[in-house]
Amino acid sequence: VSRRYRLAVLIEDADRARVWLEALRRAVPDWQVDDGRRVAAADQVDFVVLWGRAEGLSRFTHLRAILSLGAGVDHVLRDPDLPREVPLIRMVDPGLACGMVEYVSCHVLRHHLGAPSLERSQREQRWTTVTPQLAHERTVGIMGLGAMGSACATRLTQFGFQVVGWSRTRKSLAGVTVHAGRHELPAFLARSEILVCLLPLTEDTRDILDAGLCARLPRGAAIINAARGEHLVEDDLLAALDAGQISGATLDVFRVEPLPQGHPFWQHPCISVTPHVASLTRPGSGAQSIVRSISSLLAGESPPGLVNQEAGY
Ligand code: NDP
Ligand code: OXD
Repeated sequence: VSRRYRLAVLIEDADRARVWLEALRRAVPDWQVDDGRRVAAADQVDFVVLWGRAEGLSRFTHLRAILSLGAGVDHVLRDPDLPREVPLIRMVDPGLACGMVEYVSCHVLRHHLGAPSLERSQREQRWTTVTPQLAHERTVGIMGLGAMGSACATRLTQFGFQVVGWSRTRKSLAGVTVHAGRHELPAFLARSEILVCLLPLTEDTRDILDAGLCARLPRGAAIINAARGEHLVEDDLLAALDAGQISGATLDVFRVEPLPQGHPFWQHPCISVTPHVASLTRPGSGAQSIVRSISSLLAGESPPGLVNQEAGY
């Protein structure tokens, strides 16, 4: 990368913006890296790095690419200011995948070992012993076999779980039984004793975790949603928990974030809430990933994470 490119960081939160400005300036010391909220000559900026809403994006009239700090770009694609002709690149970063693998492994193991129920017993001072199944007797289903889902599926096979996966187009993943497309969803769900949602939010996947899906899971299944809140029909989950069809859920993402005070999920004995922390983009490795994407784009290649705006992810 030779010429002195101009890059602007467009992040509303001032502290977060500062952290990313520093990380990117360290990653590309020869470039001009500015705060996009108050940059002069916005029409000369080559790349915008953004997080959250793309407010003010229309001022950048000569962009070569827009890079999102998040893996999910549903909110970016909803923005009326997004110039559709400019390539949009989402975050694909080894650090992000690593964090998700740790989160998913932790919560799959929690459900597998009955940890939520043991913790309830402790609070009630009840000494209840049950012999948990072993991993090879348990099937985990992963919805979405992209950067996040495939890394999680592979790691779960290493614990000895039987792993089934579901994606839009057929994938091939060592040790994982793969399913593809809507017509194979019922077969995938029928085996998923612990279901992990790692899908992008699109028109095809919105509200996918609903009553019909819960009914197709083995009775007593657990659900982990680390993707987007709008994948889950909240009342359907509460009803499935009441009916015992679903035994527990771990939710990291919500239709409204932060999860509002008084929301039934906060106090539900069978729901664990985490505050959208399943995996966070770390500035160090994230800035390197951005530079790699830009270099690959400038070399005329298709960078990992190039968003198919038609498909919505
Ligand atoms: P990718 O785009 O790499 O993978 C998406 C996967 O979902 C692909 O396998 C894709 O299929 C599959 N998929 C998409 N649409 C459908 C559909 N209609 N039916 C079946 N499968 C479908 O995304 P990532 O793995 O990087 O991230 C996934 C999501 O995780 C993000 O969009 C984001 O919402 C969420 N996320 C949440 C975080 C958190 O902290 N909670 C952190 C990071 C990500 P195919 O392979 O055929 O294209
Ligand atoms: C993401 C997220 O999309 O943090 O990266 O949810």
